[in-house]
Amino acid sequence: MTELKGRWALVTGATSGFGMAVARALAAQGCHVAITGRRADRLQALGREIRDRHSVESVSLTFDVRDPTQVRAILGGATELLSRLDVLVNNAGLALALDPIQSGDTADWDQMIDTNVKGLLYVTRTVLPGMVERRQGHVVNVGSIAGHQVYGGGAVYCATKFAVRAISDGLRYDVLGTGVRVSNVEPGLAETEFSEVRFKGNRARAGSVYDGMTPLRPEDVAEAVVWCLTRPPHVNVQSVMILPTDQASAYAVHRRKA
Ligand code: NDP
Ligand code: 8X3
Repeated sequence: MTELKGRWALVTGATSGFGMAVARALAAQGCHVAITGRRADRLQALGREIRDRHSVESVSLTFDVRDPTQVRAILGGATELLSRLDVLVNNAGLALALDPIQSGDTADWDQMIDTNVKGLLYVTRTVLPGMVERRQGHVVNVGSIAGHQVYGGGAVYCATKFAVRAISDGLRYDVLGTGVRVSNVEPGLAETEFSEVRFKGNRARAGSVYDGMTPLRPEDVAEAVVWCLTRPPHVNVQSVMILPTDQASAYAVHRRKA
């Protein structure tokens, strides 16, 4: 078993959903957490809660993962933190719209690719050298069932999650022999702010995604992340796909009639 107590973890996208649940779950294990996102007020509130409830340290870093200058200055500038990090959870991400390519909005595509793929890479590039140097660390990337199965209107989002899977697989080759572990946690339908973001604030449409079925809770995904992180050092969980019982694939969801 790998102990998380007293270690330091960085969780991107901790202002909501999975990232917030992962930060709380890590803190509950006695792990110190650095939490990131663009919404500073939420980071501050979560940091306070974590410190008060779990007596661990917490650092908030507010930056946009899409902006390499911000990542370099704010995360790269946190040298003391970088020298201690044992865990990186690359979770920040989003889907925008469900449009076919022929009518898709290129700004949506840019934002998904820049956040889910390039942002993940920028953060990893900043954190990983220290882990490799210390010959210890664990990178958990949040992929998706959308990294295995493509659905209509989701081509670009799914492409970003296929990319996350490819990056996790490639990274495992790159760090082979260094002791650094890489896991891809791949959830199915989960109720967070994800659908509200995807449908740009349309709560009714967002809610209908989960009509008649029981989605995953953020805590279910956080437990999977903690499980990967706490395996013994010689065990690398390459991937965990975690779906609701009401979901068999990206295409098959059981919905109870109202
Ligand atoms: P939420 O919308 O609840 O959370 C997304 C998080 O990402 C927020 O904390 C947000 O912070 C952060 N984020 C988004 N864009 C940026 C950015 N440019 N810079 C920094 N942070 C950013 O969604 P989830 O918790 O559901 O999503 C987390 C991850 O899980 C994503 O990668 C998503 O693709 C993936 N996923 C989600 C599933 C689901 O059904 N919910 C299923 C499978 C995977 P802020 O806005 O403050 O910047
Ligand atoms: C999010 C799950 O099915 O909406 O990655 O693509 S899905």
